[in-house]
Amino acid sequence: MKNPQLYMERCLQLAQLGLGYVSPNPIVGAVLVRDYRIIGEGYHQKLGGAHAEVNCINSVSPEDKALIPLSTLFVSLEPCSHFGKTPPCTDYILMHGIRQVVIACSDSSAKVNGKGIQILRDAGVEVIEHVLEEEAQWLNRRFFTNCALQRPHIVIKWAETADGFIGSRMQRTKISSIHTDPMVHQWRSQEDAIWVGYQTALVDNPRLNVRFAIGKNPIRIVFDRDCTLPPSLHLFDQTQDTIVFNTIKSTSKPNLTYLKIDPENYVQQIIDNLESFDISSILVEGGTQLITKLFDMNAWDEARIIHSPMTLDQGIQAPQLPSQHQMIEAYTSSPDRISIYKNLDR
Ligand code: AOF
Ligand code: ZN
Repeated sequence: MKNPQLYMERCLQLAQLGLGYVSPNPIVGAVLVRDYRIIGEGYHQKLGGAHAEVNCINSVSPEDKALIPLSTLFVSLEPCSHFGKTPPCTDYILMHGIRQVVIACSDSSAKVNGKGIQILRDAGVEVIEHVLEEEAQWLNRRFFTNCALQRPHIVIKWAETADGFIGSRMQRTKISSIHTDPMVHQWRSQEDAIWVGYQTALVDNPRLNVRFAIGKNPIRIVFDRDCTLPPSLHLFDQTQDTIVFNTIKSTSKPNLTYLKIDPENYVQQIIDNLESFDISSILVEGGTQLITKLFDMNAWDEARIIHSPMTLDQGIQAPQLPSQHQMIEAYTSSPDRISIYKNLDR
């Protein structure tokens, strides 16, 4: 097979379409190729729905059906071998007589972890591994963080001025440009939850929803130790799932859950509690105090910094990115500059 990267690239594009809709499952794309022609495409579209391989095989037109056993299946993740919400993809692949499978990376979750590849090989299927592996692992970073660390994938985001401030004290200050808002709202739609600190909730009164992009709203998270945040804040408007961690009460109203936790190590306790809400990734939108706590605990996976050309002269200092980081991407969202880093110390 010449140029396997080309078809895997398409798998990664397809996988991306599932982002925000399949968590805590990984995003996965698949294509079927015969004689350099793509005869089927699919991706995992919905949690509980068919997997990428099944959608791909089912998409083949009636005229091409006879070509399926003669085709190569490209998948961005090792096919599953277990009964979850759906039956094993390995069964579906074997049932269709496919003889060659190319995968980008293995599925490190306990239930699969190499078994999918082994089952295919044992049945005589040629399995080619590691095609665009790094790219595919990065694409599914949320899933791989969950597998490796048994906690949600934590994305830190802030916007800072050219002189290093993230805002003014006691007053909402917009730092990033309005032209950057759609990108940030898309980021919100891609994670299960969004978390802000007490001061940010109070001073900024953020809505934390997705209104300048298309996508689902994340679950809002805040720590309100003594339940002193004013009920008039957007956070409490019950328009979107919200969890208020606190030390006073556990109650629940539609879209608004109060959960009592111990004040000690509250950041760790919140992280530990997120899994019970099926939260596998979280975007932390400030402020400096909360972000610095997460950095000090080494509880972060990605940092996305929006650099604005504006200056403030005084205000709240931006957080300091820990030294163990690698820049993954840098681009312009005029007039802002965006830099994306990953944590190397995990
Ligand atoms: C695949 N292709 O498209 C996906 C896979 O509960 P289920 O049946 O949806 O299974 C979820 C698990 O299957 C998930 O944790 C991961 O290990 C794997 N995801 N595998 O072959 C896919 N989404
Ligand atoms: Zn599967």
